[in-house]
Amino acid sequence: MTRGKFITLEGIEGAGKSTVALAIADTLRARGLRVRLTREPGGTPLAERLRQLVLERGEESLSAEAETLLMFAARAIHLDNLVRPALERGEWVICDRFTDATRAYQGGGRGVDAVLIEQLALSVHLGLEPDLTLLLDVPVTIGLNRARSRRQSNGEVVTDRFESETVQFFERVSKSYLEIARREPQRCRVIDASADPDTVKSAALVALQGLPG
Ligand code: Z5A
Repeated sequence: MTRGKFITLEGIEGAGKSTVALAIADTLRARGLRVRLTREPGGTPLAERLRQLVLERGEESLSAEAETLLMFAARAIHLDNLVRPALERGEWVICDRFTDATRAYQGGGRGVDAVLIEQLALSVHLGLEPDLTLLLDVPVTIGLNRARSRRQSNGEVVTDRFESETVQFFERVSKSYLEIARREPQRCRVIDASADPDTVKSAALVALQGLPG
């Protein structure tokens, strides 16, 4: 059986990853492919419990290193229980965020040592890398405004540990994402996500056509 493709979506908050992920999944399913749409941190019941722990604003402090370890713990569970089995069954896995998010948020945003992040990635990925990463690039103010409007329309009043971060934090994250894309042009496609949703979805589908194999 041919292994399925592993596609990851990245970008700052409000870039439109979930919107594009759904559109890609619908298009691939319409072509007769079997698709798993998933997310990080989370994706399986146990990893979703870790997601809740890492996103909620609790009373105890959570260091950037502890946050990084929790992201990789959730990732290891997700890869073992969902991603690898699905790929081995020939399914396409569309994942809303993966290790580039750790590189950008914990590395770029919080200053965690890149060597530590790459060591953890090596141990947890066990050789698995995305076939394609779509980086939805949007100016920070646009992304944050979209996310804020969505929260307001959903009636959400509590922000999580990332949503309450500063504009400067998201600028560092965004810069770090672009550096990853520059370093790995074979794997990463940068998409202008400031355009309207249909234009962004079309650009993502064009990027998919260039996928090898
Ligand atoms: N995190 C981390 O730090 N380290 C890690 O390793 C991982 C994650 C894996 C949760 O992620 C947090 O975890 C995240 C980083 C951290 N925190 N932050 N920031 P998440 O992916 O679940 O949360 P999110 O980034 O906050 O998701 P989001 O706000 O839902 O963003 P999105 O999925 O990119 O956007 P969307 O839901 O598709 O769209 C947002 C709104 O904009 C919505 O109302 C849409 O209808 C609208 N939208 C979408 N596209 C457009 C366009 N093109 N034009 C206009 N409006 C649009």
